[in-house]
Amino acid sequence: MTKTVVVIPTYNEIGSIASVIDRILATDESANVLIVDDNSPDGTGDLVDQLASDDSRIHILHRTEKNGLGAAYGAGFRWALERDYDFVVEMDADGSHQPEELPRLQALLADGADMAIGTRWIPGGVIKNWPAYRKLISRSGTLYARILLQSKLHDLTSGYRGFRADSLRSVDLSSVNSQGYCFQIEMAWLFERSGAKMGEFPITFIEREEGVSKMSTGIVVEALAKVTVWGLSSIVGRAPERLALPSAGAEAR
Ligand SMILES: Nc1nc2c(ncn2[C@@H]2O[C@H](COP(=O)(O)OP(=O)(O)O)[C@@H](O)[C@H]2O)c(=O)[nH]1
Ligand SMILES: [Mg+2]
Repeated sequence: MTKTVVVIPTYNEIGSIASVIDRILATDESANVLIVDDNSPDGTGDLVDQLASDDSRIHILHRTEKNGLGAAYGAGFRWALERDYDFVVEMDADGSHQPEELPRLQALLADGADMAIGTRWIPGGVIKNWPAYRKLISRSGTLYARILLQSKLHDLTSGYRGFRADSLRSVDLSSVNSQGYCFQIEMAWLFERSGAKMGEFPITFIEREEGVSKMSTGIVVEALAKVTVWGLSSIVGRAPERLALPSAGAEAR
């Protein structure tokens, strides 16, 4: 039987994390959950410690300081790949991603996708409670990255996605150095340009009701700057190395 671990980075998510974990385990009772907490001042880590002591499917990595989404996922992926999971899934802690949609993601991975992305901007995708400016940043960010990186993907920054563990293992995580949400673009692009089999499925994204967004100007600037540099260097043929994926590396485009 395939085994999934859902990795969730947290910073001050005490109002939503317990219900997200509950909903994941209610959707797939054989799944495990790994929380990667950056020493949240609101006690998110302590709450998850309590939950983990009652349920062996719940795990937590405590980190000492807020270090960005990329670093948290890097640590979570390393933890996951040292263990016996088949699928490694990313999800936000704030309830924006619906745990009930997990089976769609798992089905794409089971069907051979190296990476599957929950996508807002395809038919069937829904966004609830996002102000117009957030939609604009997300849509124009993905459009800019699609053009510069010559990508066919429709939601490069989505944080609801998953990998086959053997494909994720082919990434040298120390070479992936984006700190903020640009990490999502970097991983998607690395897989796509390596000839990986990519899956997309429509999701319902619901803006958080608890806590506050960690989105910042610095995060947007990092993404814009990096996408521009990657795009231009790939045009002159100097983009970073591709992956040697078990399923797709041989016929990389
Ligand atoms: N560990 C950790 N998690 C983070 C950090 N920044 C954001 N997150 C988490 O990443 C997810 C997405 O962040 P969020 O603030 O909801 O971003 P938004 O949905 O774009 O507004 C949430 O689960 C956050 O708690 C960070 O620096 N460290
Ligand atoms: Mg959010």
